[in-house]
Amino acid sequence: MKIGIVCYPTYGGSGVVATELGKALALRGHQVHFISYKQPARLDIFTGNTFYHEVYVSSYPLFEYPPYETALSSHMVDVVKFEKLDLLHVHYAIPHASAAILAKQILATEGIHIPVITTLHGTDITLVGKDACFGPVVQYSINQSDGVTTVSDSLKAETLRFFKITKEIVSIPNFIDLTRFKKEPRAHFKTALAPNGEKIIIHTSNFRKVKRIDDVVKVFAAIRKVIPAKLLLVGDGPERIHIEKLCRELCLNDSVSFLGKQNQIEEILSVGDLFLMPSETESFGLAALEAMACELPVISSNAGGIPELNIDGETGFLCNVGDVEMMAEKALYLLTNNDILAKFKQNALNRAAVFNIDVIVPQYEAYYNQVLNHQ
Ligand code: GMT
Repeated sequence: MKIGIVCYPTYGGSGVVATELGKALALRGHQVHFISYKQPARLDIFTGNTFYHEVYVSSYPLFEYPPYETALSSHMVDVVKFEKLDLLHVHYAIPHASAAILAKQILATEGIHIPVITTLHGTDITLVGKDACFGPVVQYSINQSDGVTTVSDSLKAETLRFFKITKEIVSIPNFIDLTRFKKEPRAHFKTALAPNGEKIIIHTSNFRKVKRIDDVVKVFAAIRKVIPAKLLLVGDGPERIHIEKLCRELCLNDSVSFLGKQNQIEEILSVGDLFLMPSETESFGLAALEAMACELPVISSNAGGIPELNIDGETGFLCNVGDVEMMAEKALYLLTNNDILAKFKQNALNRAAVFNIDVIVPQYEAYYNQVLNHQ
């Protein structure tokens, strides 16, 4: 198949899933054309089957807001036509789905039929999509897509609850490459971070409000009152300055490290004992899956699709959003019982295996075939 994948190029979430999917499809013999405004961060391999098409937006004094969506549609038209694509798979509804629908309509005027599959990732529905300034376009482009997937059952339910959807939605969960994400011995690194054998707690995110990093710090502060521990905060974003301030106020500077954006996240996860994800909403929680693959139990909120991944009392614990006290209690229960912690680490790895890339990518392939056969 010749597949066009449209995604955000950035670290985190939808861009990572889209890029890893494209890479896996290329390794399975498909020809994959990535279309984005910058080379996707995870597009780090070269195969004869992967291609990257950069979208340029011309500047003009009239454009206070550069019309990216228009440029993206035009670029999709061009790539579909000249690379003879079989389908377009767009990740994150805004603005990728509507841009793809416009491209599809333009191509139809030239007698070219291109099926469009839209994968909804989370905030494109739960936060941004519900905003009245995007909602009607999101709903229209979902309904005009030839296929629609969500990354969890929870996100599917939320989409159906909020929008008038006439299309069937198929839920295909996120996935993990267990050959890359696995616990590796990193004794030197661990000793450098926790010289006195402190337990290491990790949080990775894009530092947006929805991640509730204040709660991460408050849970950690409660843990530190009982046992020696270190907190690694990986990633960057708008909340970082506020979180740094909070750490200073709580006198946690010596035990919290801000590591910024990291490419080799699995190296860091390898030295951890516990992962925290107290998000306000989370359609799936890919960061938690990456942590589980590296044998970290997860203390998380019970928001959105997280319970489809993190099993309460088995791979970690689920707590109500904002229940910092309960999160700290559950964290301490694990961190002060080495045998139980070891069991949960093993359970986390076993659970991650359910989402192995080799299991999930064929589900996308089967779905592509289903959509193509219905044209
Ligand atoms: O985590 C984010 O806010 C980024 C966002 C994205 O689309 O880039 O992530 C969403 O998609 C991920 C991949 O499907 C999911 O694992 C995340 O749970 C989801 N984030 C939210 O729902 C907040």
